[in-house]
Amino acid sequence: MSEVTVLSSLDARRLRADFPILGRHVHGKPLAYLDSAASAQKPTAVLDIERSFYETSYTNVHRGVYELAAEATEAFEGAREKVRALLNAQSTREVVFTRGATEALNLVAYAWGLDNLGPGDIVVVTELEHHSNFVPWQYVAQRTGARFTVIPVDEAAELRLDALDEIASQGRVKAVAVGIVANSIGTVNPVEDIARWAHQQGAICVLDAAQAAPHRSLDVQALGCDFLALTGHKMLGPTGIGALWGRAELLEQMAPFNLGGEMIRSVTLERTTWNELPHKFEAGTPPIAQAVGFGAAIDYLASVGYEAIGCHERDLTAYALEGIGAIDGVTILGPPLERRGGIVSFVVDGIHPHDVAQILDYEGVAVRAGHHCTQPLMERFGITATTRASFYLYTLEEEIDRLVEGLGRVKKTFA
Ligand code: C6P
Repeated sequence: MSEVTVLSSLDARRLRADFPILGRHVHGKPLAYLDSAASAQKPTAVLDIERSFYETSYTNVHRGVYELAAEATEAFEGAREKVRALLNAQSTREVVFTRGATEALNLVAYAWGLDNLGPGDIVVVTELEHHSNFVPWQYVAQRTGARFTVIPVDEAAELRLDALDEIASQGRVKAVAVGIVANSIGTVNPVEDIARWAHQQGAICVLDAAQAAPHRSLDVQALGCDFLALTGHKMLGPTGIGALWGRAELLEQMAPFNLGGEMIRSVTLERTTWNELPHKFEAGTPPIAQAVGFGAAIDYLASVGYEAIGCHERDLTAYALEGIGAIDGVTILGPPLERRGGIVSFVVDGIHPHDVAQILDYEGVAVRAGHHCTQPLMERFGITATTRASFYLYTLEEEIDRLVEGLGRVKKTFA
């Protein structure tokens, strides 16, 4: 493949030593893990802290008066503080732990949407959205009689902001929910502009940061949004943990989402009152060790540095766009490098993406094939699926070479 110099300010080869799974083989070949957008691999710092937490400090949180309970609660609340600092949120009261981005987005759609939407109101999402930031809004709009609409994309899968005036002319825009980085195609959206527009309409702005938070630093105050959803497993953390950041005054006004233990202040036969933020939204025993692991993942990301991560991924993405783009019969979807995250989605003429991914798997190359939970976007481009390669801080240039070589083999097999 052609000569492109990859200049990285992080040493991915050295970092890989922190990720035990990257040393394994698949079908007799070294694993080339190019599916970090689905879920990231875990460094020993995260694995070790979860194990040592269970071995030394584990019990339920916010309940016991004994030493162990204090230690567990401190570790859990310490993780919340790490999320607060990561997002530059004003207070830990604004950080609600959830099971992931999906639950965070459902929380807002239900707890805010059911009480604030009605006929004549408009809920706006985009054609790029992951189903987690699409279906809850579509459903809650149907439940409340609000209108549900999308910001369309152009041929490069970039948002057509020229459609905003037309959308605003159709009623009262009350909620605008947008992903920062689109998972299936990699588009980086102008979310500050969209947040400003949303507020001009008197709407709330909800950002899905599931594909952004692993790769770039985020400042909720600078972004100007009202809610933001994260998921830990894409950020080197465990599964089953994520967070919703929300502006305190909105969270305070909202009814709870789940009900049960921990989220109450008092319960009588007649009436229940709610706990203070953020506990009002955390019914039941939370994912405690997962939160502690998430905190360790945030520390790990900070130790590498988002700037270095971004720089490394940009170089890899440029390299992949050039290498994959040079293959005859392969079409890459999505925007140019400048407005793209570390994601390259493509279709191979006449070969189903699942077949592409399967043959790549025999070469040890793990990529995702499918609609990536973005069926409306697939429909927009008249396809049902793509093959998607996605990169992270541990990805090597030579793994992209193996992907490109593998695609040559795919074409030969189906010739
Ligand atoms: N995207 C992908 O392969 P959860 O499952 O709750 O951790 O995250 C859901 C989610 C929400 N928003 C975006 C933009 C996402 O990319 C995802 C998860 C994975 O692209 C699995 S479908």
